Amino acid sequence: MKSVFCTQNKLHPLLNEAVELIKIRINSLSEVKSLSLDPKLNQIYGCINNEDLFIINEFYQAKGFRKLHLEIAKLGKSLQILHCVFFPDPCYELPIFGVDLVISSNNISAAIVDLSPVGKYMPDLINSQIKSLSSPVFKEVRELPEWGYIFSPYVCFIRPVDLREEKLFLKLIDDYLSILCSLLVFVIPDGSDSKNTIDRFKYQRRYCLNQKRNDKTRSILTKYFGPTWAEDYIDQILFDY
Ligand code: BLA
Repeated sequence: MKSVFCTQNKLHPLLNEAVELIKIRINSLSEVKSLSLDPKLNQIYGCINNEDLFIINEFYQAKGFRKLHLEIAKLGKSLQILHCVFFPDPCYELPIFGVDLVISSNNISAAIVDLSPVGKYMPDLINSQIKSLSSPVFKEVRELPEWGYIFSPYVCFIRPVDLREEKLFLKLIDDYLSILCSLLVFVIPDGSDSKNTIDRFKYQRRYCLNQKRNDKTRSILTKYFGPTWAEDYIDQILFDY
């Protein structure tokens, strides 16, 4: 699998390490293949007020997933973002994996990771696996926004205070991905018009609609790319359903 992330060495080490471990997990999935979206979206460059901007996107499909999206954005001198979502194929009973890392002026301002439910409850198997993790304690836990009810009770939303916490957060990303991969081994897909599939689709849509309410994402993209571009990007690339 060829990668377009070649500018990594200019990024914050936490972003590089997160990209590396997520890519190892993507490569381990069955039937993984690149998803061909508009090639213009793979590398987006700009320059505003002498500030360099880039967004690098990778999209894949794999057994059990309709879309795997890994994105790195460097917006201006000070802002670096890693955004990653594994959107399941609704025929499969799999949670949505999501991670967002926001680095501002070399400080990590937000680190969030979750396996989000696609039904009223998380399946028992996932609950028991997450509970069996040695759940790290972070010093600065952040409050979720109002739309954050889409996340599971196991969502981790923090501001890491030191290198130790950064490593613990990376381990949590990997642990959540490891649980997700282990589910794939024995999940049996439902038919595309079965009630379970339709219900899971509705929860995925609800996840996307609420993620679109994140005005912090919208205002950053609007600042650099304008309102129409930002809206289209959020709708069609970040949280399409
Ligand atoms: C917060 N997201 C943010 C913030 C910025 C972005 C600037 C504010 C950081 C802070 O409060 O410290 C920006 N995030 C982006 C941009 C992209 C992005 C520009 O992904 C993409 C180009 N957001 C997600 C996913 C999750 C998520 C997958 O995309 C969760 C799994 C969560 N981001 C999330 C949450 C906040 C956030 C919950 C805090 C929002 C708030 O406090 O209101």
